[in-house]
Amino acid sequence: MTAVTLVGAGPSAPAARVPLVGRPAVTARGGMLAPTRGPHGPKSALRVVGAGPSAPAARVPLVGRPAATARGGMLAPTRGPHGPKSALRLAEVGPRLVEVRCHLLKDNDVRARGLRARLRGAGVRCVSLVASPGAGKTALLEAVLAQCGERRVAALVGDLATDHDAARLARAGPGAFVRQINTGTLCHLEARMVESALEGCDLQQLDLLLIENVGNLVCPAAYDLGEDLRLVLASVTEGEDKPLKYPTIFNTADAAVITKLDLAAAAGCDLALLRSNIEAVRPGMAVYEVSSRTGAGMAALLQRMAEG
Ligand SMILES: Nc1nc2c(ncn2[C@@H]2O[C@H](COP(=O)(O)OP(=O)(O)OP(=O)(O)O)[C@@H](O)[C@H]2O)c(=O)[nH]1
Ligand SMILES: [Mg+2]
Repeated sequence: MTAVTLVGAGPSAPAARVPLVGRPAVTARGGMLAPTRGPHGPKSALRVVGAGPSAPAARVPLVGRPAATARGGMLAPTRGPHGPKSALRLAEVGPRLVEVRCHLLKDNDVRARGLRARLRGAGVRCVSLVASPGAGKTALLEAVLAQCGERRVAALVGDLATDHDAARLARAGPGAFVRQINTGTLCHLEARMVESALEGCDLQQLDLLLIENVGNLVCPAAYDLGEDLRLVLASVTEGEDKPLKYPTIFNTADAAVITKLDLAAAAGCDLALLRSNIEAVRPGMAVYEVSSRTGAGMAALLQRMAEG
């Protein structure tokens, strides 16, 4: 059994060991959310301290109710990712620990729901990208911005540090409203960050909002950003098994995009296998194959981004 130590409840807080227990839950998009156990940022409230036969016996079961998401689905009690403000008070260990976690997710869902309504009310279509670091998210958005023509576009991009990606996007779309979101230690974007980044942006003047999430195949899955369409990218250089290893991120997306198509042969990528692995974890999900470098496949993807 895996044991975890709760930390971060204050300098003098004692450690408490709890077993990880949880059930997968069905998401609004029809996929399954598995109980996750990380990764955790530097200030994560949960830290694995032992596993296997010699691990200390667990005393407090970590069980709780699934929470409803903004999209109407259910989220299992997850244990990661945790942000800088996710310290859980030890006084609340036990069932109440899960209550706190549910509350955090609910707050994001409420915000995301409001954001989605605001964007739709203003006629703004919102598309977000999730993928591993270096999968080609920014390159794809650069290609989209370059082809947006008369469309009025905003682009928000999340990274732990630097404004490199925002600089690239601003160059690709000189007229676009572009903002970098630096998350510090946080491995995903949240709806409140999108709200803040949009301050000063007149939504009535926008047609399309693009959001690049932090490069991560785990954490962004749990956070609704108010988008209409979530694309999960898998590059040909990452290995065909990524959908099998990280099913949740595929289950919480609306469509998949295989990127860096021009490198497929050089990388020895078996495209049919990658496609079938996506199909295995998310039957019926649309899969687009693109190269931001050559422009191959971009027309079909742009059409999907425009339509939903
Ligand atoms: N050949 C080729 N290279 C690509 C393509 N798309 C992205 N790249 C390269 O892959 C590297 C990573 O691309 P990015 O767009 O920065 O990836 P990212 O997902 O935004 O990375 P992070 O924001 O750091 O998570 C860069 O060197 C890109 O030039 C593509 O379609 N073909
Ligand atoms: Mg990027």
